[in-house]
Amino acid sequence: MASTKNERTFIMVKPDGVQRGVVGDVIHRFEQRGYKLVALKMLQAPRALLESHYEEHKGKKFYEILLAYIGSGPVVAMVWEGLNAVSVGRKMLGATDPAKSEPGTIRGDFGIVTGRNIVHGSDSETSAQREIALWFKPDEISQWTHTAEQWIYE
Ligand code: IDP
Repeated sequence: MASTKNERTFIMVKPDGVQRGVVGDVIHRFEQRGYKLVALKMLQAPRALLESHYEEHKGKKFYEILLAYIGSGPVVAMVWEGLNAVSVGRKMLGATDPAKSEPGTIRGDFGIVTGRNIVHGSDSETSAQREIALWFKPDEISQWTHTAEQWIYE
């Protein structure tokens, strides 16, 4: 699919990120970069939602640990919109293992181990569409015009 300014990604601050007090920092980084926040909510995710979200990992040895971790407290679920939101969002998050994440990335600045890696971000446009539909109803996603758009894009 051609890149568009309407590309959306699903970003979630995990329970450790909420407890560590980095929700504001994660939001700030995406805002500062020029991305547009179009949906946000805090919730304690029910198991069924987490089973759907992490269906690709079902059967792996860390699956139950992962579901217990993400279900252990509230998360902050967000949709961010903008050019290359998925791929740039992943770069901003850093590697899955914070030890392999560059300083300057969210995981590289706030995390140490994979099992407490602070944030989730969609890994492809297909995943993003699937995850956004899982976590948000269509009417929970806002359409609005970024007044700075002409200063963010040529
Ligand atoms: P991603 O979150 O960077 O896309 P995935 O491989 O999709 O990485 O894994 C999903 C999540 O599962 C990771 O973010 C991490 O929280 C957890 N995870 C992945 N591998 C392990 C592991 O080996 N031990 C513990 N948790 C893991």
